[in-house]
Amino acid sequence: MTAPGLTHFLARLEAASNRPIFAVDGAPARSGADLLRASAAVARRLCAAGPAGSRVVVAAHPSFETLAAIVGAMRAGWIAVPLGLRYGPRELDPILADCTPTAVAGPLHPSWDLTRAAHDDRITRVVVDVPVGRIPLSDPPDPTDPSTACLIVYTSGTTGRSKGAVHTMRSLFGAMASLAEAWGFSPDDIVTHALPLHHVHGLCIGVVAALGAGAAVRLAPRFRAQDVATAFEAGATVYCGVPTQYRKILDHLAQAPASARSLARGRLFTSGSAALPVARFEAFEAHTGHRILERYGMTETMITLSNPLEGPRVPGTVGRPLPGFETRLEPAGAPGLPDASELLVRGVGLFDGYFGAPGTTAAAFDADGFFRTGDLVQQTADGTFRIVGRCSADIIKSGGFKIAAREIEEVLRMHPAVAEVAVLGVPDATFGEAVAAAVVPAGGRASPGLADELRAHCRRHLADYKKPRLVWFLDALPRNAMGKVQKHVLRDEAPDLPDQRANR
Ligand code: MCA
Ligand code: AMP
Repeated sequence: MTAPGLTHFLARLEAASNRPIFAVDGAPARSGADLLRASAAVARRLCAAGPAGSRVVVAAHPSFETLAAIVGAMRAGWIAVPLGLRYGPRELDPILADCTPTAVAGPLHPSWDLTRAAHDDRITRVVVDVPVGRIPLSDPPDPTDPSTACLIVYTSGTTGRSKGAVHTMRSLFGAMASLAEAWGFSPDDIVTHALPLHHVHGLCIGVVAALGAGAAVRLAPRFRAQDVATAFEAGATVYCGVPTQYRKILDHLAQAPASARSLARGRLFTSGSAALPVARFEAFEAHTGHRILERYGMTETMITLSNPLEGPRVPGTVGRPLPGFETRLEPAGAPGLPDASELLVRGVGLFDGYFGAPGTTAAAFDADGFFRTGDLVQQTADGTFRIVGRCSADIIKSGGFKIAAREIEEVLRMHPAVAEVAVLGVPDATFGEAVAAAVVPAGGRASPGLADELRAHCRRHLADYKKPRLVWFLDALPRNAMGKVQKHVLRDEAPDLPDQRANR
């Protein structure tokens, strides 16, 4: 068998030529041959539009066209840049300015018309279709060099600017093969999920790892807890989810207990992108008999730690390094977490660097090539890891989305009623963390309705999930002797969220 890479991936598609391997609820299922034909056509169009290494942006609609565009880009030696559908021009413009695309493939992003790039006639529009005829396997010739860059995934950084993590054929396909093997993905599996296709979780695990192992993929165009049970009723075997989705599935099971029988048919339920509360793990097991397999990863590293498929899955932990990865711990001296260390990782899934940012890239690694995750961990005697926090209070994880506090602070500062502001994450029962904004109002007084007005202001300028759930007013922000805002003090003093339930 060939080593994991694009060639191996395409061979898997060829082996599934006549099998429906990719379906989005509500659209016809597509075969391996469909994906080979559509991606080859995209590749030919891209080769005519520019040289290898060019970037093509792809709006991450949950669709076959999105997948065909991304695979087509890889076959052309181009770099695919999937873009989240919730983003508006304020988020898209810097990404487009950063990755300087030569083409846009597939259906356009909902906010495309509002971006500056929409007016750039040097950007070629590439249609995605499924031509009839023979299955093109190496036309154009597929890139085989494992160090070829193939994917840029944008992720939030503490500076507020999104950073483009560049993945290569090796880091993408190598890490996904390691994961698929660890989780026993096989042609007998139907992997289902409702995750967006512009992040590693939904795209790389939920599609690339699955198809690369010969499994079929069934995507839900949007998350609805009741649809998960329906998917398992229809034969799905594996679910990839974030903890917020498990919370919503459990809420659904409370209303419709019979759905638990459908879920019980599954082979494997996995969770990641944020911490899965122990109580949620236990409740899911009580309902379905399944012990959720929790794992840990990052956009920059792919999936590095995982509980085992066989053997004890310990709630509240993320297991041990997957084959191909190694870890290193550095003392972190985090306030309130004296025993925690920063986790550093090295191995097959590590990205090649942040696009166009060698300085930022260099600062992210130690001298031995270990990537600094910024996550605080504890390790038990048997080597199992527990994620206990983050080095920076300027990154918020809400429902599995990474959010830069700085980006929201900048938007709030644009509002004339805001004199000073600090944005932080506060514990939330459903989303893990909720975005909260501590505001010093201009003129010292907050007018009635200002909190709602500030939320609406953020909603106008940013993706919906970034708007603060909590806005509260203070006379001054707590600062240390250096003048830095003390977000840990704000977190301790924050009022309760409007609709906070017991943390489950
Ligand atoms: C939706 N809302 C949210 C979030 N999502 N609020 C805060 N945080 C969120 N994450 C709000 C909307 O703004 C809206 O508010 C209301 O919830 C309903 O929106 P809707 O879209 O219907 O919600 P949903 O479909 O139920 O979305 C919940 C979700 C979504 C499915 C959990 O957040 C999601 O897709 N999360 C996955 C993130 C992910 O894939 N992360 C991977 C990156 P209003 O009604 O007020 O307007 S991490 C990664 O890739 C690494 C490698 C890893 O480890 O996995
Ligand atoms: P992203 O940069 O969006 O890929 O998100 C990666 C971050 O998600 C990691 O740095 C962690 O903070 C968080 N994360 C991923 N999986 C887990 C997990 N199982 N438990 C806790 N945090 C997680």
